[in-house]
Amino acid sequence: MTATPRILITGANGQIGTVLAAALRCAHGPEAVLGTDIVAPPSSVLASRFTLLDVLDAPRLRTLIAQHQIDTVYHLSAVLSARGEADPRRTWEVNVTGLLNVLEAAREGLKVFFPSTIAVFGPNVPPEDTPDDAVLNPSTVYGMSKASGENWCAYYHERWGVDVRSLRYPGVIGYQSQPGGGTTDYAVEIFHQALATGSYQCFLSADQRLPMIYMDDAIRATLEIMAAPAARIGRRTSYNLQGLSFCPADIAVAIQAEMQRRGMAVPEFSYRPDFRQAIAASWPHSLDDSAARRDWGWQPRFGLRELVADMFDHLGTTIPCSV
Ligand code: AKB
Repeated sequence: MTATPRILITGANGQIGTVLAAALRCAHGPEAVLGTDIVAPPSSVLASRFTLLDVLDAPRLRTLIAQHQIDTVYHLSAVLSARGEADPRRTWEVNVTGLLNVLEAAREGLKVFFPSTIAVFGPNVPPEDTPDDAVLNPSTVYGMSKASGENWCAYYHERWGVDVRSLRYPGVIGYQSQPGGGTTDYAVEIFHQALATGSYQCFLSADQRLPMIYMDDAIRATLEIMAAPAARIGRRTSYNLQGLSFCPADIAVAIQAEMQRRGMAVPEFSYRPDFRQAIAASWPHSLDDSAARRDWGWQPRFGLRELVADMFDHLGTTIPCSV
């Protein structure tokens, strides 16, 4: 029997952190998981183990790791692509120095998960089925920080044997939490606005196709890569992770069809691209994630129809224990 891990999550109140924390608590018990973030969580999760932590405060991070006998860190704190452009130096500091603080602490023998992103790619890569090893020419400071972070992960693994594992998340869509500061956020906002107001104005072009993933798949991928035997992790920078690809017009049509099927008023959608369109246009349309499939058995489950139906099945409910 394997021992229960002692887990610390940074950025535990974020879009992915909220759901990952719940999934890890379901898997290992509430006592096994310490959520941390720079701001206090909503009252619904206050009952869980949580403490404030700024990832730039390395001494406090080390104290928490020692106090709670942490052996695994899911380092989710980051400033995302759109928000990151407002303050590039701060974005670099949070995203790179924050990671270095975690990796330094991990030299004592911690296992680490580091989320990377499709934003590590720039406009010079083949946009369809972009390979893992395509050249990294990111267009945002967020992408630059994550590309650098991937290399730091590989460096700490090579030099000090740190067991760090990483996924390049595409845009993540889920009913459980709200995204913040990203370019792919439209794909969650569109559901909430369609339900609340019957319309949504998208900040990307109707035909801007991007790689995306349903939250359930993203969480399962994260748990699967962390559970895989170390010998199966052939990439210590990061793995491409593809769920599905669609453009705003595709998801708009799928939402309209689903709402009509449910006897709801059909929402109206319009498009008014802003600065985030240029960011999105610099990213791939789809990723080649064959290395993840080959090395540790990655297989997405949600296509667009299943994703949209599941969103409408769940919107307004609390986080389930089944991911
Ligand atoms: C963003 O839009 O910045 C993120 C991402 C793709 O990493 N969702």
